[in-house]
Amino acid sequence: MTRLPSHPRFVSLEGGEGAGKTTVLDALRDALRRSGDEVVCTREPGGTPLAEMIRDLLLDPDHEPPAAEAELLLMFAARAQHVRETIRPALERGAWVLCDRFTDSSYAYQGAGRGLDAGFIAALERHAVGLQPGLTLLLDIDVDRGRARVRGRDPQPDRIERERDDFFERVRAGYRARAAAEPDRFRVIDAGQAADAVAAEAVRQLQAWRVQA
Ligand code: Z5A
Repeated sequence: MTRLPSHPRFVSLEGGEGAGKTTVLDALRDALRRSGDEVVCTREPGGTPLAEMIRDLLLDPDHEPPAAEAELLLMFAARAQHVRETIRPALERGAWVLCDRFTDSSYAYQGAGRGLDAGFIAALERHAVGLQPGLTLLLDIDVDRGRARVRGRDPQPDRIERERDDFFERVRAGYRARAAAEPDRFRVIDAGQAADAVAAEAVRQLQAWRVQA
């Protein structure tokens, strides 16, 4: 399989529910800004006005539930727009891009979770995205612990958060398999630790990457 082009300043954060991506993203942004770099923080699905509208269609439990294939295609419609309008322009002007979820989420949720064919996802990735992060931090956490964190925070779960535990177990296994298959790009962080420890480990990994990249 041909590897897609990657960019060293493009960093994605991945993980299951309640892994702490949002918390870690703030710490990474602060660390890079202290070094004087421009940093763009963004998320998926979302990151442009159109992609945020697609996010609402995807996550609002009051909308008609999409078929698995429709869910995947909407994720990629949002991603194509996001790459074109936000990510590539930021990388081209020399900024770091910190992205809360990217294409690995589609492999984990729609591929491993919903059982869609990885070859189909790879074709969409090649034709509609054409770009990979240089570094992906996978925040790995036990499904029960992650879900308990989110339940504590959010009394109104979104449509995907309403899935059953076995779905999230498949998602976690999908992520771990991807990380094992691409050790040069992925760093796996134990997200079951205290928030400060997770953030410190993520910043350490980013700084090490920055020196080498
Ligand atoms: N999705 C998809 O299916 N396919 C795709 O291609 C893409 C996405 C791109 C996005 O919703 C959903 O879309 C997501 C995958 C799917 N669905 N799910 N489930 P989202 O962005 O709203 O959901 P999320 O990414 O899962 O966000 P999250 O649940 O908020 O997780 P998080 O950002 O990793 O966690 P957090 O907000 O930083 O922390 C969660 C809570 O835990 C919060 O109260 C923190 O204070 C607490 N926390 C964080 N870290 C710790 C530690 N270390 N200890 C204790 N407590 C902690």
